[in-house]
Amino acid sequence: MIIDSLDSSTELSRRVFIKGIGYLSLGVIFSTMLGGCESIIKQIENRPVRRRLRTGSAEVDSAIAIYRDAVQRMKALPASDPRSWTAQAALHGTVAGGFNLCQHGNNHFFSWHRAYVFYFERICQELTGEKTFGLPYWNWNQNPAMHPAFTGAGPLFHPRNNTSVAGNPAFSDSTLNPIFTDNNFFTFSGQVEGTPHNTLHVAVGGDMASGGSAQDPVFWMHHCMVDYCWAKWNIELEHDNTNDASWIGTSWNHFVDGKGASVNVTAGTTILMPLLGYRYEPSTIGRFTATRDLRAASVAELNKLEKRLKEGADIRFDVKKRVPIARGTRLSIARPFSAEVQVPADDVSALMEATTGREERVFVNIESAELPQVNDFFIRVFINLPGADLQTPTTDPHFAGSFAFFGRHMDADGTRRGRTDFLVNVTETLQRLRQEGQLRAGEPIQVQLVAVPATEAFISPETDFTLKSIDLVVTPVIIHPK
Ligand SMILES: [Cu+2]
Repeated sequence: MIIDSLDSSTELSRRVFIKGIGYLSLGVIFSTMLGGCESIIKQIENRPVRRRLRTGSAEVDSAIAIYRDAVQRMKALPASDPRSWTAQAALHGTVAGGFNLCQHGNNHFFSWHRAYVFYFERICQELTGEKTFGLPYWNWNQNPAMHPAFTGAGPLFHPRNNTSVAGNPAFSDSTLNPIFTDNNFFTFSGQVEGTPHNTLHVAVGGDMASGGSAQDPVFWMHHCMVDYCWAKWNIELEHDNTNDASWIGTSWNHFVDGKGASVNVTAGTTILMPLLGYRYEPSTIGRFTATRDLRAASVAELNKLEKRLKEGADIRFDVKKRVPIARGTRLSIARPFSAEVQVPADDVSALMEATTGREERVFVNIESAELPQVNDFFIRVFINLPGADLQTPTTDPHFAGSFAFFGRHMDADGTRRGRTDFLVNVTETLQRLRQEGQLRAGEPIQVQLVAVPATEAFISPETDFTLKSIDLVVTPVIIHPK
C-alpha cells in the first residue's frame, strides 16, 4: 500500500507492489523511480508528465525539443544497439517485412503498446539526460491537425499522405462518446483499436499505414494518445480492467531499458505504469472533459486507486444474442455493399428492448476472413439506407460508425497480426431510427458498408476481400462488476 510505505524504507515501498501474480517485476521496473529518500507522494509528483501536444505551451515546446533531440540521438546509434531508432521501430515491424512483435487484434493491444511506449520513453530519458521527460500525446479528438513540429523540415518530419484528420468521423465526439461509455474492457479495447487507432494509421498513410509505422516519429505521439485513452477510461472514468490471471500474467522479454538491458514485463505491470511510471496531463476526449490531475490526489485516494487497478474485475465479452446478417460475402471497395436480414419478431423485440432499457448494447460485428492487400480506406457502416454511398454524409441519421484495417493477416509462423473483427456500436442509431419510424418490428434490418478512400482516390479500386460474417450482437452492460 502506498500509505504504508510513506515513512518506511525503499525496500518496503518496493515490496508493496510485488504481491500477486503479474506484479513481480514492478520493483525492478520502478526501482529508479522509487529509489532515494523522497516520499512516495513526492515521487509520484515528480513522475514524467505526458502532455497534450499543442501550440502555445512552453512546457509542451520543451518536451518537443527534448523529443527531437532524443530522435536524433536514437537515429545516430548503430542498428545493432537495441535502443536505436531502427531497432525500436523493428520491434513493431518494418516497411519491407511487415509486422513483427506488436500485438494487434487481440486483448493485449493496450498492454503491449503501453510497455512499448514506456520503454521507448525511458530510452529518450537516458539518451538526453532528461530524467523527467514525458512523451507528449496527439489528442486527435481535440487537435485533429498534426502539430507543426512534425510537418516542417527536421528530424520529426516523415513523408505522409495526410497531416490532419479534421472531419474524419472516427475521431468525432459522436463516435468516441459511446466508446468511452463502454465499461467492458474487451469491447472498449476492440473499438479503440479498430476505429480511432486503425483509422489514424490509415489516414496519415505512408509508413504509418504499414508494419514500419514506428519509423514515423509521430507514431509515438499517436500511441501515447492510445495509451491515454486506456488510462482515461481506467483511471479517470473508473472502469475496470480484466482480472483474468492469464491476461495479467502474459509477459514479454523483448523490450530494453534506457541502458539497453533486456527487461521482462507482464501485462499486469502495465496496469500500474500510469500511476507509478508517468502521469498524464488530463485532457478532453469527446464529452469527457479533463478531470483533476492525479498529482492533486490524497494518499488515501491513491491508495484506493492502486487497490482498484490491481484488483480489476471479472469481465468477459458475453454475447447475449447474435442475429446473423450475412455470411461469406465478397466486398469490393469500389462498390457500396448492402445486406439485409428479415429479423424474426422475437429478435426484433429483443433488439428494441436492448436499446430502450439501456442495459444492453447492440453492435454490428463484422468479421473479415482476411486483411485486404491494400489499406488506404475506411469502412463506414449505415443501417437501413440502401442508397448509402461515398456521397452520403456521416451526419445522416442512418450512419452508425466506421473502422479501418491495420495489420497483416497471418505471419509465416501462423500468428495473426491485425484486427479482423470489428465492433460498431449501433445502439443509438437503432434508437434514432426507431423514433423516426424507420425501424419497425417485422421489417428487415439492413446493414450497408461503404469504403471511403483515405486520399482523393483508391490506390487499387479493384481491391476486394471476403467478409466471414456480419452479425448484430447484443451484449449486457456491466453495471456492478465483481
Ligand atoms: Cu498503432
